[in-house]
Amino acid sequence: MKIEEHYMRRAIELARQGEGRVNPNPLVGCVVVKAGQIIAEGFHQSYGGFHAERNALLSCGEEARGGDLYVNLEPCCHYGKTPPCVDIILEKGIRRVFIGCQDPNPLVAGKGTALLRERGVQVTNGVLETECLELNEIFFHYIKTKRPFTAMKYAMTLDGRIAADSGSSQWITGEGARRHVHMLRRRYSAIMAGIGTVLADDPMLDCRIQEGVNPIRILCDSHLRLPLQSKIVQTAGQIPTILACLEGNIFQEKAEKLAKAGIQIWQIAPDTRGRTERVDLMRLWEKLGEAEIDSVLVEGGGVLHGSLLNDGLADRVYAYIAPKLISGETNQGPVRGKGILKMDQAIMLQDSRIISLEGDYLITGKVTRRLVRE
Ligand code: AOF
Ligand code: ZN
Repeated sequence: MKIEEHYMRRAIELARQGEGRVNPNPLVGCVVVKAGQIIAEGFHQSYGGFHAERNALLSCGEEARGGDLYVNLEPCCHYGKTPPCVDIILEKGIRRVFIGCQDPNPLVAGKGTALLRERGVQVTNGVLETECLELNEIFFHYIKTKRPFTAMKYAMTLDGRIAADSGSSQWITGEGARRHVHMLRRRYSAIMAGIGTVLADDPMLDCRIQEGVNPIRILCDSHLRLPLQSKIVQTAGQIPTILACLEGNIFQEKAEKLAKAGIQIWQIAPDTRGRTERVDLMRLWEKLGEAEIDSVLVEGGGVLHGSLLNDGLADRVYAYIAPKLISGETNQGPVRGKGILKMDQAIMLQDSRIISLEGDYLITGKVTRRLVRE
């Protein structure tokens, strides 16, 4: 491995420590190296807080002069909530800067690099670029589209089922895979489920790992069917929860009770392009973006996943697969929706990979185009 890749890997590792705490800002880590030794490290720790470069360099004195700095995102050159990172890099006399990928923020985009070069700093771009782009796929998507980056997550058997004939789905995968889900939940600003899943499983939709941060919970419940005694309602005072229902809903009394329990009720217009009895997901996604929710992990069920895929809103898939067979005539798959007529219309996931999780498998990949049915 090249030495600059070694230090960039460390910067990425540091950046990940900000997961769940910096959205909608990017995950950024920084390493300062002098004479083959790491002399300082830092990462972006909280939204509105110092950037990674400043956190690393603030602990350095004269020893940083002539040193190298590694950072997974181009250093900023604008006054935002904090002063420009380029300023402190110059102030501390850094000689070479290694960058993972460019910052797409129009306030920065290439200008940070140009400024450093103008002032005599040697800049190398694109170190572990693919890894750095994937690390911040949420940030890149949100800053471009102003809509949340959307991942669909499901667990299924090897024969493509998500529940047994009785409807029971606990548990398809083992503990290793379920722990992995909680790590995923930390990375996303919000977790979403459809009302069918909530009625079937009564889930908490929280993040149960050490130092976990609970994402906002969002329920798609067009007709306000959420039971008042569900775990979600019972815990709405502690974990922010949004319920998206059809606008002009007649269940005023129920809405008031839910609001009293701490649930935010969002009334959304009906879908005029698809099924008119459900909320317009595109409109909901725009509203979530306006609320600075940069990412949503959608945990089913199959109807909601199908609608997201059909509406072109799904960006990544996390499929947890248990090597089990359960068979059956009626139990459904994890993604429903409109479907295709011929195999060549299928969506191929890009950059897909498989991760082994204590006997189960995770396949994840990017959805890069819409499903078009002729
Ligand atoms: C960096 N290093 O660690 C981060 C950067 O609102 P502010 O002031 O925190 O600025 C946020 C913008 O700064 C964000 O949109 C992105 O362009 C950049 N984030 N840049 O050099 C960092 N977090
Ligand atoms: Zn900065």
